[in-house]
Amino acid sequence: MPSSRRPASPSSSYDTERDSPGPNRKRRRLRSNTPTGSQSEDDSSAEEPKPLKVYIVQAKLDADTATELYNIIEGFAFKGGGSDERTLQLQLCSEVEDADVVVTAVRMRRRFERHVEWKTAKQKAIVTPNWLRDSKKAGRPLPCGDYAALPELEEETAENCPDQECPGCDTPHSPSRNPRSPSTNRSDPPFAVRSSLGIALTVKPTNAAVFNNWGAKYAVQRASPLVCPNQGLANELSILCRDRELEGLSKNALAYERAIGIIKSYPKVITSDTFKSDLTKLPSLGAKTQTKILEYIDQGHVNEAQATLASERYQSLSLFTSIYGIGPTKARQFYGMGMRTIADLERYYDIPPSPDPERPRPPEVVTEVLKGLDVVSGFTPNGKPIRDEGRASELSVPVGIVLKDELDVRIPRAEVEEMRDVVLHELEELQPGCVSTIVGGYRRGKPMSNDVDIVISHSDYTKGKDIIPGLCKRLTAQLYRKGLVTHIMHLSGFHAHNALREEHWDSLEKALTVFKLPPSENNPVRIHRRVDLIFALPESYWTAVIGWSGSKMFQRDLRLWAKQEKGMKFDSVGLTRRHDSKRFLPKTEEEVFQILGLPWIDPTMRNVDA
Ligand code: DCP
Ligand code: MG
Repeated sequence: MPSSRRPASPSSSYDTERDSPGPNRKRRRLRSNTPTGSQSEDDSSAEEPKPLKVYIVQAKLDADTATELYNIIEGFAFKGGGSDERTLQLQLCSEVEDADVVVTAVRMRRRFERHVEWKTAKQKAIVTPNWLRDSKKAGRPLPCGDYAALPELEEETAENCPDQECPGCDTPHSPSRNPRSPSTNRSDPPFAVRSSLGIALTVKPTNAAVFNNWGAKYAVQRASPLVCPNQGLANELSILCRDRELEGLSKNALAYERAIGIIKSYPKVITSDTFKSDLTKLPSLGAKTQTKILEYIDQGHVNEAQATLASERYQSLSLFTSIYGIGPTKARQFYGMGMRTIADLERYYDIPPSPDPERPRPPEVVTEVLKGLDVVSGFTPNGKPIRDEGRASELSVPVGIVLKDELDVRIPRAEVEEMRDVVLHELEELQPGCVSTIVGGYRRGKPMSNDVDIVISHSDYTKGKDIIPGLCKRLTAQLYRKGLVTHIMHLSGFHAHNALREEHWDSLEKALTVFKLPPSENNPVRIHRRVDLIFALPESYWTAVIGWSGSKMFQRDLRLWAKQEKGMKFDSVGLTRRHDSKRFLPKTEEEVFQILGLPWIDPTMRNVDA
């Protein structure tokens, strides 16, 4: 999201300071964004029924249970309006921060923290699935304290449980603990973002009508939440999709990706009835996929997906491709050579194994091993990295192997923001007046990201044309000098092509890096993270933001829609009419949608991939 170029506290990504509840303000469940995206207008609606917002942690839930829980939520879905007087009204959240109640089958703190940040968990009621089942039976939300999923959070769960007797009324003991959540602030849209001047820019919610477009041909016409009511099915199909990708069967993979896209936007739980009435009519769902969906309806899993998951080949290929620098082709080669595990790769590349084979290397050992493997050995005074071109690509795989354990740890939103702040602080020193947006999964609302993607430009439309070129290299060199960037996988003008990202290879200047935050009092040991910095001229800023916000399938369908339906070419660099090469210069993200004749879809509804 466009964000302040000045370092800011994580909470400042949302413009909540003005009217965020103070410590004495009582907790109330304000009417917030409904699943259809309509928003709270005023406080006078306090007496009307309010939905209780529920987030489901998918981990450890088998497909049957996940479907059962989504079914309960669907059965008690908040419809909006004052006429609905049911006591139990639920709303599924795609972002944990928006939730009142988090339902999970995970009972151990360490495991839970892989999915929800502890800081966030302490602000919620964290309950077992039985809370949902029993509340359904009772027809009203039951006290959460009796269903606390984590012993460490029993007290918080009881205290953060939304008021059961009088939904929407103030509860004296619990001030809002979630000032960042847009839903606690009626003046905030789901996304409040900042310009370089610190002015809140808003991203409006997806139009309600778009939620009925699930049958539309292109993903860019539909609303696709991060977590959908048929997430279990989408996950099963994504195993098959991944398998086809790993095997180099890109056409088959694409067919699965399209099917997943449809499922992501379908708003009801898929049962035999809804399958027959709705899904069989969609031409894009092939016969094979339909059989798999029926299998899932029948037994809660897809046989082939489970068999694939258990197969040695799939496991090894998945493992190998999770290493930066190894794509499916190389992974298959390694498999063909008899390699199965990371230890096999370490032997092949002559990398010293972890001192304890049962555990990942500790950070200090990682640093030590990496010393011998660095891709970039330094920078010239002009900021040009010094490296041996011939050895660079060979070397990146061992670096990826050593970094794998750390890069596998997903990044919570607060840390994404912290990294953005550090990068922008350095950028400000180098070049004042830049604007930026954290894009990628973070912008689509993912609670945890695999990497950090930031699109950067300049606020001065005219001067920006001269300022932006070369800035990527200068910033990367500065970050490298200061030890913030530890490795550079790609730097524009230095590597012409990146085999891993062929499809998304635009001509924007970019640095794909490994980054390490400096230690702080609370976090004395930092681990390596992946950071992509993308620089766009001001005229390309909004197309770059859209292109890099993803998801991958949303982006792909955007290009397809532009080409097939509008005779245009869309990519991260810009928007051009094909027949006369007329270039459009959108000044906002919404304008890009307008030019393309598309309904506005906010980033949290662009989660077309599973
Ligand atoms: N992208 C794309 N096509 C690709 C790869 C990426 O269009 N083949 C775009 C869409 C992605 C964005 O770039 O959303 C960022 O790519 P990431 O690989 O960082 O993916 P995400 O940020 O979506 O998820 P995460 O980083 O959490 O895995
Ligand atoms: Mg990303």
